Amino acid sequence: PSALYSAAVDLGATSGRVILGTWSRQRLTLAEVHRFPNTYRELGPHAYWELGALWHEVQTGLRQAVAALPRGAKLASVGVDTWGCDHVLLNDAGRLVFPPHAYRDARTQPGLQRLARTRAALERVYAATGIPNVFYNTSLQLAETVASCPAIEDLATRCLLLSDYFNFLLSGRMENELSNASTTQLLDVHGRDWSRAALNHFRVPAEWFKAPITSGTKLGRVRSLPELAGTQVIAVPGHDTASAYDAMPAAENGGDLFLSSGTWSLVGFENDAPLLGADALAARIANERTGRGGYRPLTNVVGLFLLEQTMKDFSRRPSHDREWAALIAAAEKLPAPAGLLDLADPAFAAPDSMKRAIDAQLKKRKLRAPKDLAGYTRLICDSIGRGHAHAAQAFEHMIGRRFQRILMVGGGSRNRLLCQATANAAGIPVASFSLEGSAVGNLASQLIALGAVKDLKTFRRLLAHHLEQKAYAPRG
Ligand code: LFR
Repeated sequence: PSALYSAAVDLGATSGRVILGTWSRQRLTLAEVHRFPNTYRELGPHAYWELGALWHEVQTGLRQAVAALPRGAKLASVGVDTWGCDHVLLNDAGRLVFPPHAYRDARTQPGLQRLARTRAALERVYAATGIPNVFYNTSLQLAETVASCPAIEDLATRCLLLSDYFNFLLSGRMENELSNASTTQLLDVHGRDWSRAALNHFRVPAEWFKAPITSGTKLGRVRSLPELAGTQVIAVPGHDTASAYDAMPAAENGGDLFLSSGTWSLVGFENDAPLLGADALAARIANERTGRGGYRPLTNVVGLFLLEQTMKDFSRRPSHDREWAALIAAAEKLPAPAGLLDLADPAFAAPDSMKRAIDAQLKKRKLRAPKDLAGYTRLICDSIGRGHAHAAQAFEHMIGRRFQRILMVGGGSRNRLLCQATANAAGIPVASFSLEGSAVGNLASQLIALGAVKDLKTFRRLLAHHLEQKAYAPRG
């Protein structure tokens, strides 16, 4: 009777999962009940998500979560987090009125370059939203949608981020949640509402958005799945990165830098105020928000997408833990690469072949391409490690203090080579936790909303108690 059961739906751009969380004796245990690959599909020159397929997997996972409950137990709640920026346009009846594009669609390139060239506009948008000019921004996507399909202004009445949309499919309520709203480059960096200046700049109709809700808001009971009839839908930090940051077993002295390492490497920390101005803009700092409204300035470094994609060019890619360990061990034994990759290369955004994109950059810089997959693994991990270090140094420079530790969660936290490369390049010890960060943060918000845990500080303290950590001291 004392155990509480909640489900986390955590959707990433390359894979999704449904995790059943059990809260008992002040301790959270996780059971992954469903995991599935996710990918966008190309239709002509554009890239789209298959939301029907994703929704099917979400439903399958939630049924599995219910099936995994002990006899007589009930699923108290469910929460959804997804990758940021991508969204749907709906009418009042909840019908999709525009196909859901994937953020790697090249359609934002002209808008991206236009804004990059107009210094005054770039500074104005950054001062208003605290979000730098990046190809995946919702702002650029919506600007392109409105420009290429002007009739959309008559058809669409609402814009929901994908986490909001899955909340709607589950509960029937259309809300915009704060953390994911902050990824759009359309939210006011100083308040909790949408930025008129940014909406006007991108010509996005203000009516498409409602004042954002904060995490912990109860959206009502699940309406769409009879098996979950009594289950509450709770708004969690809808942005996967915000949920992952909530799961950081951070020290209360603020000395920890956070690194959520997956497809992207999100390097950042929590702060009372946003970091703005010329230095912040130059360092491409995104002042995204926590589900409660706080700031989590971060830099988005190209992450393990580089390695995931490069592996597609090799027919023999590791399929289980032992093969992974062998690949990492082989990569570790190699001499340090003569030069590292420039991660800002736009050719890495969505190449047909990542290996060819890497080789082309190396060739341009008169560097030799690695011989085999181990060589690429070494080059990529060392390069990402240096990217992490650069981000850390930019933050330290701006806030005028050193970080004591780098806390690392996500898929990359199990990659020894990447953890060590990060510690070495940053000169800061890394503490890695093999933790499904986003799912854990998602569950934390639900437990707090249900009254089982007092607040996030308490949750983090209880979590840190049971977590296994691996420490990497800087070397070399
Ligand atoms: C990570 C993430 C990043 C965001 C990128 C695109 O999954 O949410 O935070 O910048 O995906 O949305």
